[in-house]
Parts: sequence; C-alpha cells; structure tokens
Amino acid sequence: ILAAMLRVLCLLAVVDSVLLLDSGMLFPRESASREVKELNGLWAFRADISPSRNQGFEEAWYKSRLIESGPVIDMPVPASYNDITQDPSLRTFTGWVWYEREVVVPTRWITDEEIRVVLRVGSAHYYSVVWVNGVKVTEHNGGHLPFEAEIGSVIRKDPTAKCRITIAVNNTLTLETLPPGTIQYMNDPTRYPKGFFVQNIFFDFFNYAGIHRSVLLYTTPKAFYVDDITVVTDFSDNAGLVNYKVSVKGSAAATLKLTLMDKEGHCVASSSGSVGALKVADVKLWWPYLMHENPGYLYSLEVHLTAANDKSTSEDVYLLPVGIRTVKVSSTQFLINNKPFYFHGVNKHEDSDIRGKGFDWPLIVKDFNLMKWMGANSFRTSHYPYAEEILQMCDQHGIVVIDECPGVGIKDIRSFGNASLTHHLVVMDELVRRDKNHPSVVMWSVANEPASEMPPAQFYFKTLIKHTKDLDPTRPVTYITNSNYARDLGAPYVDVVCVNSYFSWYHDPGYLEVIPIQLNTQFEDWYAKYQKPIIQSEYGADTLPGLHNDPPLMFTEEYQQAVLQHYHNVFDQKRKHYVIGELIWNFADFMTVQGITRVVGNKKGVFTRQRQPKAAAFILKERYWRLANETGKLPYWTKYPCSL
Ligand code: BDP
Repeated sequence: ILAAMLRVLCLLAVVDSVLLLDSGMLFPRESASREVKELNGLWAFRADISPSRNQGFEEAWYKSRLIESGPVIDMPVPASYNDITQDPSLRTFTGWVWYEREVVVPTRWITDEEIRVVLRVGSAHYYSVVWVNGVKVTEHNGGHLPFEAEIGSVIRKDPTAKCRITIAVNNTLTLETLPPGTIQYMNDPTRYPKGFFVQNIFFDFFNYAGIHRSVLLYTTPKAFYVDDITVVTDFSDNAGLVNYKVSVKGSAAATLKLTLMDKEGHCVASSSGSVGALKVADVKLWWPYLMHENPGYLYSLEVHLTAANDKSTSEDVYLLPVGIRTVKVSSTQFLINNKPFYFHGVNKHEDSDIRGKGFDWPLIVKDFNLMKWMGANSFRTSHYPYAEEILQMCDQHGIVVIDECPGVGIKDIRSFGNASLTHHLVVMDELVRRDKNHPSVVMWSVANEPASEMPPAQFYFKTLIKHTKDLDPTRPVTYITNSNYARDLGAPYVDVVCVNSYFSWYHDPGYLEVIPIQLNTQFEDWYAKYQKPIIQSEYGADTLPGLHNDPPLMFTEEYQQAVLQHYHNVFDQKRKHYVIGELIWNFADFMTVQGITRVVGNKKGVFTRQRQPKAAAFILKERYWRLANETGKLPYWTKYPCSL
C-alpha cells in the first residue's frame, strides 16, 4: 500500500511540475506591430578548456567582453562548432563553450517604453545560460527547442551602450538529460592522461553542439500582445471548422478580432473573443503531397488586438498559417480527412558536412526537392524536433510528419527515474506548445528504442503518453520500438505501433533469405498482441556508394537494393491489412561517434551525406510513385514516370 501511495504522490508531483509553462512560443513573424532582427553571422567564441570546465563562471566571463578574459575565435551562428576548426579537441569537446555578440538595437526599441523586446534562441545543445550586458536573462535545459527572454528592461538601463549578448552552452549529457548519457573518468595514470574522461552516449548520431538555430530579437507591443494561439480543425461535408483559443498577455484591456483568409487573401470567416470557432464554407482541405492535386492548402489566420485610450490606438497583429484537416486512427488504418493514408517516406537527421546540426536553407530546400523527387509523402523527425522552418515547409508542401522528441537512447534503468520523467514531460510540453498548430504534424513520438522491457518502463510510458494526449487530444501518440524487444511494456499505451528492424544486417548478416520469414513473423506477432496499425519505422543497410558486388555482399549498393526489395515484398502483403507505412533508414548518410562499426558515419542513407543518390534511391523512387499512383487519384501531370 505504501508503495502504491508513494507512486500516486510521485505521479501527482510529476503532473504538478509539468504544468509550469506559462507562456506561448509563437514563431517570431513580422507584422504591422512586430519587428524581427536576426543575429546570425559571426559570434566570438571560446571553449572553457579548464579541467573543471568552470573557469568561465568562476571568472564571470559574461561580465565584460569575452575577448577581455582570453582569446576568442570566429564562430558562425547557426552551426555546430565541432567541424568548423582544425582542432580535434574542439571536435569532441565536452563542457561549457561561450558565445558572444554585440548588437546595435534600434534606438526606437529603447526609447519607446511601449515596445516589448524579446531575445529568442531557436535551439542550442544542450544547457544554455544567457546574459545581456552581464545580466542573466534566462537559462534553458535541452536542445532542439526554442527559448526566449524579455530583455527590454536590461537594455534600457544604459541606452547608450551596445547590447552585448553572451550565451554559455554545455553539451554534457547525464542520465537525467534528453538524450541521456554518462560521463566516465579514466583514472588509471598508466593508461590515460590526467583528467581524461569520455562522454558516453547511447544513440547513433554525432553529439553535435553549439547554437544550432537562429538567434533573434523581436518586438511586440508591451501593454498587451498575442502570447499564444491554438487551433484545432475539423470539417463536415463542405464546411470547415477552425476552433481557436488565443491567449493574450499584458495589462491593458484589448479587443480581439480574428479573420481567416484564403490563399488569395479573401476573408472567409471572422470572429471575436478569445475562444471560438470559425466556419468555412466550401472548405479547401489540407491534403498530403501526392494524395490530392492541390496539397498543403493553407489559410491564414489574422489575429488582431486593438486598444484605444484618450491619446492613441495601438494594436498587435499575428498571422498564423492554418491547414484544415483531421487525423484518426482505427485498428488497421491511419486516416487523414477520413481517407486511408499510407506513409511512404523517410527518416532524417539534421546533419551535414561542416555545419553539423546547424540550420541551413540550401540544405533544407535541397532535401525537400529530393523527397518530392522520390515521391516521399512523409518523414519522421528522428530522433529530436527539427527546426520550425522545416515544419513550415512541410505544411506548405503537404509532407506529413511524425514529430519526435529527443527521447533517444533511454537504455539505463536510472534514466527511468522521477527526475528523468519530469524532464521528459516538460520537453513534451515544450514540443507540443511549439508544434501544435502545424497541419503536417499528424503524430507525436515520445521516444526512440527505449529499453521498454525494463519494469519501470511501464509506468514511465503510461504517464508520458497519457500526458501527451492530455496536452493534445487531437493527435495519436506513439514511440518507436525495436522488433528485438520480445516484451514491450509501453506498447499497450500507444495508438500506432512503430517498429524498427534490421533483418539480414544486425542479425543474420548477409542472409537475405531470412527477411521474408522474419519480417512476416514480426508483423504477425505485433498485430496479434496489440491489434493496432503498424508502421515499419526503420529498416535499411549500410552502403558505401560506388561499392559493387553481384551476388550482393554487405555494404555494396546491390545489397542495399536487395534488402529493400525483400522488405517491400512483405510490406505489399501486409499493407492490405494493418501495415500503414514504411520509412527507410535513412534518407542520407550521417555522422556518428567513431567506432568499429562506423566508417566515418552511418552509411544507411539512400543519398550520400552530400545528397547524391545511391542505387537504392531509384528503387524507392519507383516504388513510392507507384504506391502514390495506386490510389488512382493523381492528376495526369504528376503520374510517374515524371520529369521532376
Ligand atoms: C536504430 C536506431 C538508429 C540507428 C540505426 C542503425 O534507431 O538511430 O542509426 O539503428 O543502427 O536502431 O543504423
């Protein structure tokens, strides 16, 4: 009984502590009332190489210009710092690094006390502390998600001074971070240099670090502003419905007006009040790429706040793109707008030469062109949330997204404890808060291949999945498991079973003939146990481009092709029943930690890291266009073979 009571108390503590996010995280957009100033470019940078990694805090490097406390180098933002220099110790550095940049703030932003000035970091890995002119303004635990701080009062203290922004970032992973890791000291002086330690990780991608996404300043009015918007959409027959909730902050009383506009800018519905519904006649639904001739249709919701006093009228305006669509799951199907949707897509990474995980428009646009070229209608944000700009592209192009949080490598039993769970819940809060309005996001994934056989996994995933559903009752929730796990304690709580398997690769390497039987067994077992639709969320084989052998041998282009074809034969049987999707591992080769199973990274890409196709890319292209065409819904001009 005591144990049960303790558990309830723990759960209450956990639930209490996660309701703490008290503000929205709207993507910063310019409007009649809002300005945005990007701070991307070169920042001053120094890694704290002191044995304790704590010198920067002891000497308070944030108090004056970074160059005054030691040497600095140029560091581009956004980018991972690891591959920028020729210094091998910076490539694998663990600990605090310091970034600094001086910014000229428009005088008006300082003199006009009615302007609210916000500093926002798109993401930094992993723990960040931020100072403005030596004053700490915020700190944030976790990579891949944005954080911000209001800095108006700090910059107004000395209006003549430049605005000096200092950001210290620590990439250390512990059992209680997401993803988890451990620090291991090697204390044997006969084998290791003094102070030698390693960062152990339990995931298969390079632990890139630094400021990975844009840093910017933006403004809103101060007396009142649109803090958050939530839209949930529905339709029946020809009528669309946009249920909305607007949260307004500030002290002044303001009037709220909402206008929904179509692509041509015509008003199709309007409303007032902070909670309500907009009805759209002759609705144009948001459809996935290749499911409709006009995919990714977006309306624009203008949220307009005005307040007038004796002297003047002021306003705040925010424009949110809105796609009207529904998502449902049955025991055998995934339905978008009540029509069966089959995921034929990819798993990706935010990863490229030199930039590491740094945001890069040319790379993003190239990747979208490649996905569309190969007929991919979806991807999973393996193994962490991607940049918001990527999700905006998905909204526009109709690319469907399984949105994953950084719960990758939860393998150690100590990572199922209360502190870990509490943090994981907060990360889900932050993720749902950021991504809830994207029509492209159709499912949340709370983790990848956790040790879900361990007894504490049951309570952990039950709590985590329930919490995610409470946050967003409109989307299914899953986590990604591995077919190796005979007993999966979290699977009863997911809406869709997502399974990774690497038959004839990690098991029975080289024996392609085992794939049909083992894959068939995998599907039959999982469906019999849970009666839920299944996505093959990963499968693939490492392949060195240009390496050939026939009959196929592991690591050759022929072997990758053969693995894919064997898997596809089984998918074609099972997709008639309950298999609702296939996502190749991986879209492109990506960097990993050094090790005896990785030859400068993971080579399971169907494209190289430089985005050139291996032979397997053409197999997928052929297949994905055929799958898209099977519905017979494609207009003649998109039919394969195409000249895209
Ligand atoms: C899967 C993991 C993925 C790895 C992949 C592989 O989910 O992160 O990169 O294996 O080994 O189990 O290639």
